[in-house]
Amino acid sequence: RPVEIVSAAIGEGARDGGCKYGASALLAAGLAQALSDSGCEVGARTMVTSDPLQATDRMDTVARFNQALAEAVAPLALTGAQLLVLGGDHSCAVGSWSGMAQALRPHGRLGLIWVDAHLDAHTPESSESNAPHGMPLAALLGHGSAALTQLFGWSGKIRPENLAIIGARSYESAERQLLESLGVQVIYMEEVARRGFEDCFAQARAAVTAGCAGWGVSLDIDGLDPGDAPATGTPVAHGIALAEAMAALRSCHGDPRLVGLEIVEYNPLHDFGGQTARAVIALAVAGLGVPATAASAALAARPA
Ligand code: DIR
Ligand code: MN
Ligand code: MN
Ligand code: MN
Repeated sequence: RPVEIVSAAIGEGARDGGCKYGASALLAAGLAQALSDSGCEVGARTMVTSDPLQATDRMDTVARFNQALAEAVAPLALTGAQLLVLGGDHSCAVGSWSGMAQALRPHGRLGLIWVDAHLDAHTPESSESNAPHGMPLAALLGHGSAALTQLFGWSGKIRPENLAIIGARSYESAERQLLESLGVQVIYMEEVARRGFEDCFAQARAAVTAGCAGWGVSLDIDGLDPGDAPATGTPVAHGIALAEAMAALRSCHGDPRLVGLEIVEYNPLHDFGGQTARAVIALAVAGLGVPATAASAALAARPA
């Protein structure tokens, strides 16, 4: 299956908008080449850019962008390719996963694993910062501004039972309450630290994919430990180790139901020396590449 790269060039949803340039910086740093070097067929590249000059305010900028992103993603997902969406701030998840949910809709539901230091489940009413990148999960669940929940004319793109959040360690009580009232599974960072990320990811994957036509991963790089990925708008200490995240993503290799991987909140304006770009490229290759380690892992898994 080819991998289609979609650049989601938006930063207006976050306080520090530098992540608008994240996708283009990652491509300039050789992300597509790294994927093809790892044996994967890289298809066409698509870029969707936010345009505040066309909008009335920040929320309108985000809504218009996500409508365009969803309309770009849905037909790509219908081709059967795997999608790699490069943010951008995390508000782009509304367009990415609405597009994928729309494409899958005739076949069934979409499962989603959300890796993040935050819960991103605010509505405009509950948010203190008013930052749209703190709202995409609520919108995908059908809560918040209609401009975000009603893309393609229907709401509830993700059902609560088909969603799991991993790595949360910085959030407000209103978003936790919304998720608890809906019954969304949240694996907080203290549990990840205790059990290891791979184990938590495997559990989440089993839960969210049950009965789904397809599933995906939305990875906010602030979910990682800032020591491994410092170039992000809102780093939070004591996060997921890069090596553990890579190992978990590698376990998805060859899954025919994996429709997409989204990696967001990379901010190249803070990436002195390119450490975080290399981390993001490694994650993309781990999730979508055809790793040389696939063969050795299969051998290692074989009883002696
Ligand atoms: C906070 C921070 N919960 C807010 N959210 C962030 O502004 O809503 N999300 N940084 O990624
Ligand atoms: Mn975050
Ligand atoms: Mn964010
Ligand atoms: Mn996020």
